[in-house]
Amino acid sequence: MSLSAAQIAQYQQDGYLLIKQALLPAQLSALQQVTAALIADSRRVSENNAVYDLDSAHSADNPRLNRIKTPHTQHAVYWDVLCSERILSYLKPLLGENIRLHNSKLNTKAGQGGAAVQWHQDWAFYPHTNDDLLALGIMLSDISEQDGPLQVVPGSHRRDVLAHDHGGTFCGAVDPQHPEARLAEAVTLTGKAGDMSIHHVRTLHGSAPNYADSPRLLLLYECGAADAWPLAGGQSIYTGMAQAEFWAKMQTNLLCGQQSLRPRLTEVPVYMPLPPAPDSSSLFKVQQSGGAVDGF
Ligand SMILES: O=C(O)CCC(=O)C(=O)O
Repeated sequence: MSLSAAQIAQYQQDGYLLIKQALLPAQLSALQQVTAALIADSRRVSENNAVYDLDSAHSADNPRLNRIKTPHTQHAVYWDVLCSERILSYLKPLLGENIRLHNSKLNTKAGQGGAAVQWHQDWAFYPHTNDDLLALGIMLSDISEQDGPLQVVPGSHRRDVLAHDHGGTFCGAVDPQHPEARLAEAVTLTGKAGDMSIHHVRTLHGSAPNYADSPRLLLLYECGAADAWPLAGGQSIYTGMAQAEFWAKMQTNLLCGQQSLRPRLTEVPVYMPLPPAPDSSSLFKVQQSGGAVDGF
């Protein structure tokens, strides 16, 4: 499997792709099993921690999660799938031979009201020296209109980065009324478990609450060309690290090829995510505490 020339051209034009049955069946079922076990384990947890971002209605009887944090550090299967030939065959045509993971997350939007993700560009959270970065979104459950699927605005990755602030503070979301947001043009990415979306780091996207009964499981891997270096001051997994830790993490997160000590600088629009929202501990907290305007 790899991407066709038409898929590569569509990604460049529209800033997203939807690939049917992107995984091997064994990869999908391994991911689903481990994910079900992690969700079951959250019954023992009553406060956000290094693994879980809990929905406000979470309880031991009724586990409700916004997110499993950095799944690639919670179980080897998430890392192994990402580094598999199958997944690299989708990444390499878009990012080249040298690729680093920026971050991973498993957004397990709980059934019956699991939170919306307000409209944003990932680039606003973690600007880099060039914008050869993207997010893979692997569906671990069937995702219909009811489940709060990812929505993307085609072509938005080729326009400017929009302000993501509320009253001068970073809130991790755009003003949905901003004329350049063009939300009326949004496309909804529904699919079956095993389907995968890819969106460019500058593509404007978001998702409505989950109105279905079961959780909506979307496994996101944010990856970039190894010569895209994070800009200090962005909301980054590297923030606050000592240099040795920063370097070790960069090494650990290399998926294939070589590390680059010569960042590639291109003419990219950058808007630093500062001053920070009162709570920067996750995208959900940034949007809630920063006063993001509801676009759904
Ligand atoms: O889970 C979703 O629907 C979108 C997630 C997202 O955009 C993010 O976590 O940056």
